[in-house]
Amino acid sequence: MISSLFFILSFSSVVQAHPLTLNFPSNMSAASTFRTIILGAPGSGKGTIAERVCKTFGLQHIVSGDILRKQQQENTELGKEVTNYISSGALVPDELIISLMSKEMKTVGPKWLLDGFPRTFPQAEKLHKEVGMVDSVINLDIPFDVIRKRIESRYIHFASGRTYNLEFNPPKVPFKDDVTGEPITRRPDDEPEVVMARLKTYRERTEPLLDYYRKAGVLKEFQGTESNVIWPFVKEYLEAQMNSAESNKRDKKRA
Ligand code: G5P
Ligand code: MG
Repeated sequence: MISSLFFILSFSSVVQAHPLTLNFPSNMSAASTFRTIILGAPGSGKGTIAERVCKTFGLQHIVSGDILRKQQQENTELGKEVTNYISSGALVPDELIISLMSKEMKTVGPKWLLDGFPRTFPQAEKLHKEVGMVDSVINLDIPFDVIRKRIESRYIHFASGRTYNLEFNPPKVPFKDDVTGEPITRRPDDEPEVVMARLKTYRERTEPLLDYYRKAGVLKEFQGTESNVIWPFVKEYLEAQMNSAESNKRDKKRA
């Protein structure tokens, strides 16, 4: 049974905290709370954009895929259990991902970004039952043929989740992680036939969530083919969102 504090807790080893003041844009005040989700197909650049968001705005980056891969790497029972799902391009069962994340959680700060979760209606409903509706949901809408090409040259450092791309952001030393110098490798689920299955799963199970968030009035969509082009628009949007969240809070205090 998941405690009612489920989502107020954090994900110990996979939450990447960033100093709250780091790179904060000068024209905005730091919102004291901000909760956001990044959605998008596999390979759409969620991790790439999320990393920039978290660094710029001081959010904690919570990555469901990294949580699962860590379990696999440590060869835990749960890690073994999820391997078949991940390697076939399916989603792991809702109950399993919720229980797995609950084990990884500690207290999370008031400002965070969820990357890869929720991915189904039951996951979204569970999340919002616990924390209420989030402040914003960013969706990356990238053509599937662009995604398939990107994923062909993706390499990752499994232990940290650091992601490279031989063309877009290559490591400083070929096939070595920039921080540890350890080898970087391909994700087993990045093989072309698994990528096709993941894209199909996304269409069927996760894309319908867009309507859910659209109706809730929190969805902001970004279309394009290059993360470097999309990023300034995401940044501008979040600055405005955080400023308005903060001034709403000030107005409430004054009233
Ligand atoms: P993950 O780990 O959440 P996906 O499938 O959602 O995996 P993925 O593959 O991590 O998403 P991304 O984060 O959207 O992709 O994209 P990215 O890594 O930033 O970018 C992809 C590549 O393109 C990188 O090499 C990057 O450098 C490069 N790139 C970025 N921008 C550009 C650009 O502009 N140009 C170029 N040329 N390259 C660029 O989930 C994995 C599995 O875990 C399970 C499922 O089985 C899932 O399949 N899972 C869950 N199951 C159930 N419920 C959940 N909530 C689950 N979460 C995970
Ligand atoms: Mg990712």
